[in-house]
Amino acid sequence: MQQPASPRSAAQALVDQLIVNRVRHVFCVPGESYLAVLDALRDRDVTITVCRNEAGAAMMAEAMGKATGRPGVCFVTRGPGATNASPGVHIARHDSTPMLLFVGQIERGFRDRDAFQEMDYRAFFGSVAKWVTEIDEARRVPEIVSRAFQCAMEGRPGPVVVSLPRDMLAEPVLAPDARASEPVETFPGAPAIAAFETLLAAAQRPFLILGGTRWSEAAAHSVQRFAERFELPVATSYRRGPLFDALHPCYAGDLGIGANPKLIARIKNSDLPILLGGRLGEIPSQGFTLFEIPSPRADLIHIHASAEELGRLYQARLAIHATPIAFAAALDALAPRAPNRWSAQTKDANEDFIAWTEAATPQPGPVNLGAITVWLREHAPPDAILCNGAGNYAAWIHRFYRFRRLGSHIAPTSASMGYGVPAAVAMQRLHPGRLVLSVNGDGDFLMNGQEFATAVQYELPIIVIVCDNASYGTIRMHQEREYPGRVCATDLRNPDFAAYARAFGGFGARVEKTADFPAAFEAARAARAPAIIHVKISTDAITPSATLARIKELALAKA
Ligand SMILES: Cc1ncc(C[n+]2csc(CCOP(=O)(O)OP(=O)(O)O)c2C)c(N)n1
Repeated sequence: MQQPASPRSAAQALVDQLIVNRVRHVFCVPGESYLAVLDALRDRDVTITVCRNEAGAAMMAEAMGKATGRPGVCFVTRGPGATNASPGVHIARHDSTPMLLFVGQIERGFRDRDAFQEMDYRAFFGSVAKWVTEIDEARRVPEIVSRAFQCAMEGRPGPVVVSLPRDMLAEPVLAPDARASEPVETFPGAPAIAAFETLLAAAQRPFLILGGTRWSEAAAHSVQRFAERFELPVATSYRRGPLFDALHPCYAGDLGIGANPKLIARIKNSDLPILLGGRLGEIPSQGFTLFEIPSPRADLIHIHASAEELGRLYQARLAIHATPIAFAAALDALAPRAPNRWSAQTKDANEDFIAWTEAATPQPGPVNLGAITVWLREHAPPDAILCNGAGNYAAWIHRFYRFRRLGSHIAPTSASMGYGVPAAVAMQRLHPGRLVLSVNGDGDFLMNGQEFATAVQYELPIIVIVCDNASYGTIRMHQEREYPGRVCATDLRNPDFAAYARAFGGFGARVEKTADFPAAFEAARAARAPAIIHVKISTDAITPSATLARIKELALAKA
């Protein structure tokens, strides 16, 4: 790399290194601790999204990392800015998302004096981030920033936190830019592929489960063609639905909360489950019940981008250290040597999926969230991006929506509330021409609903659906199961969310009957402005398959 002819500030070197790494978006809440970076970002080819809370900014960066596979970038100030950003870092860790959080830091000479907003970031983020570091010497900015990119993307991706002492950022440096960081694609060796083929040729009931990160469109297509050639049933892991086209005849459903019992039974009964890319944590493994830990009875094949994840929970019959991108490329060369003896099972698995998801189940009250989700899946274009956070309202998305394209569902596998609005803002920034939906619970929405102001500021026509059941419904459901009739701290008295939207300068509509949803949605689209559709649902409509009253009744009968 060329030595710059004249010195630049460390902050400028940092921004240059972001640009070398193809960063086009940064999300931030400003702070006096990193003014030099804000100044260096001015007039550069980087789009800044200034947010209302660091939690929103960090979730936006995480969503960007999820959607692009390159680190999403967030800048926050020291102390309270950094602690506010921590939910995004936690999501990135659990969801294996590459992300960089840059934190303005106190001056180096003030350390350990309890200086204004001073914090030890290594201690605070140490158990969550993949790497936490502080840049003490301005000349090391290119080295450390490029290493941060590398670390965030490598193996199992995750968040990296880089603390930037304020005085360091202003220092002049002559150090040249480092090259762009690229994650290593780990390819399966010939013996691993041969063993894979042998196991598959001998199997009676193979089942392919897709999950994790480090995918590409090409990889998803290769896997789809492989599934077609071998007529394999395919499931996706929790919130990884877009890894496989839900309308494909090999699709068998998703392994999330409220998964199809028939799907769970089929996977439990498989003699050759093939886990490609995922880790099968607590949620997709149905509370660690899908396979025995540490030694599954079935011949599990586990393919993962990180050697550390192989053998960590499950001792696979065959463990293959490879990224999904590299493994999918190797699958292109495989073809069945004999007719697939499980093709009828694949057809049955697909029929089970269709039967489970085809028609909305009846619900108490005038609004049926299932029917609304079915309407959305039929009217939203296949490249629409659906973002959500956590809450029982998401059960209808998982059950009835059909994801068809990579990146079309952006939601936290860590089930962090408050994600749906920030994620939608980030996705509309990334894809201005695509329809971006944000589906939220009432509790969920108000955790980061303030970022609706960010959508208004940048004129992003996201459509936010708030499913208002006047309750932290998920927790109420657990209460009724474990402490029937003893409701505590789960009721909510909500604002008028449509009026909230209008107060922020957006479009607002209220839906009190299922039949009113299509018109409200079309009006929101026609408004070409950030919109909120306030959907009133019955508190009793708690899951697609059982009402709250029924859950309570069963719990009381058991007690
Ligand atoms: C940040 C965060 N806080 C708390 C929780 C625990 N939690 C999970 S779901 C839930 C209630 C969600 O309520 P709401 O958004 O209204 O959706 P509903 O379940 O009623 O559909 C809570 C409090 C969480 N997952 N994330």
